[in-house]
Amino acid sequence: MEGVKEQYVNKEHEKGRVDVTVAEDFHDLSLEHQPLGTLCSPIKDPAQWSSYALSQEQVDQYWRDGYLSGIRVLTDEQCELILNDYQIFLDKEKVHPGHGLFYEFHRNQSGLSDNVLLHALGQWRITKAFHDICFLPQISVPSSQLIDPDNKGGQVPIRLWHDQLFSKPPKHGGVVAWHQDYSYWTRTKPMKHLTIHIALDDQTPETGGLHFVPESHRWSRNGNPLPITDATFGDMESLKKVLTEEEFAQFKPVPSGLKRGHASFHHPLMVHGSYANKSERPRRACVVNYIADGVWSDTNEPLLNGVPLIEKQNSITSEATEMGKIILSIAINVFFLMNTYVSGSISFTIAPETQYVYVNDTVTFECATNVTLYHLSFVTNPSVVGSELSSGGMASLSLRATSEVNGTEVTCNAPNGPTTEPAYLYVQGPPDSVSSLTGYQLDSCCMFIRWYPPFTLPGLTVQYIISVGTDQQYLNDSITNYTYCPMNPTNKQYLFNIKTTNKAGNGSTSNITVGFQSTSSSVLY
Ligand SMILES: O=C(O)CCC(=O)C(=O)O
Repeated sequence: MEGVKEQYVNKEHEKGRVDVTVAEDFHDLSLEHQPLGTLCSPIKDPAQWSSYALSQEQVDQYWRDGYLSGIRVLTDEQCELILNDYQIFLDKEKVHPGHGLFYEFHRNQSGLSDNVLLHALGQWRITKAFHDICFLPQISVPSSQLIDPDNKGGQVPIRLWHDQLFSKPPKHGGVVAWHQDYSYWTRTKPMKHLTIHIALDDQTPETGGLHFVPESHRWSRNGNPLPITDATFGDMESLKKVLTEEEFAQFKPVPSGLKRGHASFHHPLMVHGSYANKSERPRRACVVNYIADGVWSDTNEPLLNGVPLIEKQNSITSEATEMGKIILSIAINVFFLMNTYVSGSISFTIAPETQYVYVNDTVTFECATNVTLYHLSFVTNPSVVGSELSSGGMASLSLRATSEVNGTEVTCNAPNGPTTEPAYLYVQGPPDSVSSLTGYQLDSCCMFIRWYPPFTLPGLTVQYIISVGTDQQYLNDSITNYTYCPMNPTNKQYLFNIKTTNKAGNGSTSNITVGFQSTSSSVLY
């Protein structure tokens, strides 16, 4: 084929590593983080996404059985488009110019001629139809509801982990041995993964259709998956060797019953597999595997063949590559990027940015985003108890200000998604005393005192209560001096008390004595 420099060689011993050089002018579609319009166009209004959402009953069914089957995701025309591209990969005589972009390509995973299974990873980089499958709201929206055990039914941002092809030719199509997907993915943590298996031909037990073992998503070894018992996928029953008696007794596979254009969604610990295809028909399927945003690399090896290293403990994001930009990326954030494309940018704000309040005031922070699917929540640091309300891309947090929450940072989060800049809460207690209090006799009738106000938070006020003998005067904070003219002036020392006060309570009192003489000479203290 034009532009291809080497013929395809499948080195079985190298785990299906692909040795074809990619044609120089071939565009790697993993650089495109929005649908290309072949199967779907970017959604104009994020509110439309909810029309693809699963019902609560379907979400509950998934968590009860470990899978959900029979969801229509492609029309017949879309299946045809995809199968046109699929055919090129199945043709032994041809090599697609983008073939070298597959992360893995096993023309026959088992290596046995009577048990043929084509298995590949990475077709989303090569053809537009396969690329767009990863962005189909018919699969991405339900996935965002099912992927996170900490947010069942809530819609969390998801990223593409990788995609796969599973194709069984007629008559001698191979088995896929019972396995749990997460056994192959322990290099990524935590386990917030999801598999969507899309049938491109009707699947029956005779054609080697997918089967599930209901409720096996609860089978783990201290939170870890069961071990891989056969990497060639060829030894159908090998997993049974590692099952407990109880698991063995529960091992009752059921067919997924998938029709062409329909998908199943299964849990990363769901035991599944498929028998041989002895029928006269091909059985072709494609698979999308998502991770929840925030899943990180637990290895210092590249996560997939040929992609830049994401160092251990770094989140798997399209930007988390050595190259510093989105290049040969394995990760897309479907929700995030679709919305970016639609509306220019995601707006995500918290208000007010800073609040200055008195002790015991009730304070409310509000945050909002234009991505109405996000279920927002607040994080306070240090942690403060408050009451939160959240719905449709909006949330509010009300809390009672105490002196302990002074300087608290308040951020709003979309779970596993963006976080706002922090807002801050500052709390004013009763004021300090005034400073630099001075006073003197002004003339033969009056005395004068002045002071500097105590520190108080911006926008808050302090009042002064001034008492001289039995006279009392309230002054607001714009005034920092006071002239006192006694009704019956006598020659003596006058004691001025000045107490600070605000909404949080009374502060401390300062005092000064001013000597008074009814002659015009004055004394300054
Ligand atoms: O195609 C098959 O039978 C197996 C597919 C599979 O393992 C999966 O969808 O995760």
